[in-house]
Amino acid sequence: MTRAVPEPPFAYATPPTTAVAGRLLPPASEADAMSDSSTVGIHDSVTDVFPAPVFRDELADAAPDVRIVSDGDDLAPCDALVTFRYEDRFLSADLDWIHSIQAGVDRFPFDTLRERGITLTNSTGIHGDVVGETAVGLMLAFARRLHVHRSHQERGEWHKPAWDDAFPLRRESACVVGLGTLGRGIATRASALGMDVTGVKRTPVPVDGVDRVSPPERLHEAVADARFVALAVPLTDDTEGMMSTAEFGAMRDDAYLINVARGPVVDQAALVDALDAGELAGAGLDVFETEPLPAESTLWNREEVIVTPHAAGFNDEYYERVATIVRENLRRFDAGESLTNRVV
Ligand code: NDP
Ligand code: 7N6
Repeated sequence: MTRAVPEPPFAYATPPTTAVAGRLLPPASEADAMSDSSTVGIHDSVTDVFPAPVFRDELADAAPDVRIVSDGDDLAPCDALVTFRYEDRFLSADLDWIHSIQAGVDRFPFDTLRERGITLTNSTGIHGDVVGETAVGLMLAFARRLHVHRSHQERGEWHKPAWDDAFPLRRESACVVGLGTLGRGIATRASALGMDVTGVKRTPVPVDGVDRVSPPERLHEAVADARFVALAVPLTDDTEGMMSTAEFGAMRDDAYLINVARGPVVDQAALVDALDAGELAGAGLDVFETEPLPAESTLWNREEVIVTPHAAGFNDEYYERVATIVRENLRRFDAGESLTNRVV
């Protein structure tokens, strides 16, 4: 079945950012490096998210040569590479352009890519609806106790909740830290359920559906009243460990942390300590300091922690959404225009 995938700017969320890290877009002369005879490689690591052959077929009309490249394959014929994983060998493969099928490109060495003249683009702009649904789904699970009922079901047990365990989301508040594609996707859905939504971003401009936007310097104040704190920032030097002992201390004791950003944004040991001390009610975690989450982690076996396997963005349209960005950027390269979603 072929679905109609909107052309950028995406209808799923906010338009993709064009300079994620504040970098300049390329002059037209740089963009001439690729042409309509470009060879596009699809690194088979994309298979972690969708089948590489399905993606190749989706892109087949966008360039004359679209090929899957596997671990042993030479990258030399490729002008551009679409990938999930980062590998050091990409740096010496004479690539003009790498496209990450993730929004988060924290694994890529920005400075070295810049030195080598390799453009990096990402996939921000495509996850607002699905990650928004997952984050708000986690809030609903905690409020309606769905995770507890499912655990009882697995044991064939019939237990009603205590009279005051479950609560309606309508009267609750959420603070969304990071108000880009993901954050707005979370905020609009939380707001639609009647929640009071506040948020945090470095440039605290008004955001639709968000009652109050604070800068990161006021993070403690921003999270203090929220029943749910949802993290949706990129992993950077500034955001690494931004939620730690002091921040958990600033949160309500009956608050839940939702992390759909990156594991290291949270100091995981401090989170476990805060849960043990009853300083937080629970956590819904899609991302972790180490992935997969190690079997010995104490996060696996806590009733008030819901673990999802970095799956918040998964959906059966993922390959089409990425293909729409890549196709648009191939067109821009050919036309000598600036690329969308450019990071380096
Ligand atoms: P965007 O670039 O659209 O949004 C990032 C937001 O974070 C912006 O609002 C930005 O606003 C804000 N921000 C950046 N730095 C800070 C800071 N130091 N303090 C507070 N706010 C900050 O990215 P996306 O929403 O597409 O993705 C965000 C991240 O989520 C990705 O980088 C990735 O790591 C993760 N992700 C996880 C997924 C999953 O499957 N779990 C799926 C997709 C993304 P401002 O510039 O004003 O600060
Ligand atoms: C695969 C994860 C991102 O940064 O990590 C997410 O985009 C995507 C669905």
